[in-house]
Amino acid sequence: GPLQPLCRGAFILLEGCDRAGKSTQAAKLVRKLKARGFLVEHMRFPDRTTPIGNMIDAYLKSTKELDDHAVHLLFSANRWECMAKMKKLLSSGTSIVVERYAYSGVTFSAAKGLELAWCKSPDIGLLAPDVTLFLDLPICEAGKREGFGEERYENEDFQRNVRGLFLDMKHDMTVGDIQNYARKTIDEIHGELVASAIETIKKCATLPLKDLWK
Ligand code: Z5A
Repeated sequence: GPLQPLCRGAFILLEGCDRAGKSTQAAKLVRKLKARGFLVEHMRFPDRTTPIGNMIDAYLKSTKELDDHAVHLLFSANRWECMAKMKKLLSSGTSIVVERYAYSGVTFSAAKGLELAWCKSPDIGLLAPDVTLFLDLPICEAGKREGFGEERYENEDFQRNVRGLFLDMKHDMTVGDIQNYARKTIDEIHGELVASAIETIKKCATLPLKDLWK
């Protein structure tokens, strides 16, 4: 019969501040997409399972001190080391739902005072997400949620800075109408994310993969 055009998977990114609900939503989204018959995998950054990820984990748990520039480059390297796997999944037709990526990389380091352009440069040329769903949450709300305050960066002043930088970068993210996502109930947000994800999967099926910030 006629050759079927090969449909690639979509790179769906969930970004947002601490406690905004990325893990909760990513898990629910992956489950729902699978139930609807889509091929999908769940990934998160930092990927703490690799040797580079182990160093990042020790840094986040404050058992290890590292220069701000050095740790920034480790976070970026941790994404680069996953590129081959991500490209392989996408080109074989599997979508990926990813928690955090270069936007977290840039905002967290810039919030420490590193120059924005310098922060972006090591991530230039990574695979670009097909959609970035930004879960926004006011910091005072995040502080009320479970688990806040256990790792490095988990203090309100720092998180307020990070949120400001995220909001500055929103024009750069391919987002839909995501205002106040994280203020809605888990199920309301879930419904919106499922709709966005399916729309993205359909839209990107025959489009080429793109490079970030190029
Ligand atoms: N970092 C960096 O510096 N550079 C980089 O390049 C990258 C990351 C990639 C670790 O990240 C740190 O690394 C992070 C950024 C920095 N530092 N900080 N802060 P991480 O992703 O491993 O962080 P995490 O601590 O595992 O995730 P998180 O951001 O803290 O949480 P979340 O995934 O967004 O939220 P959640 O676990 O799904 O939900 C939190 C709680 O809220 C939980 O009890 C839920 O049941 C509840 N929840 C969720 N949604 C709702 C709604 N809608 N209503 C009410 N309650 C809710």
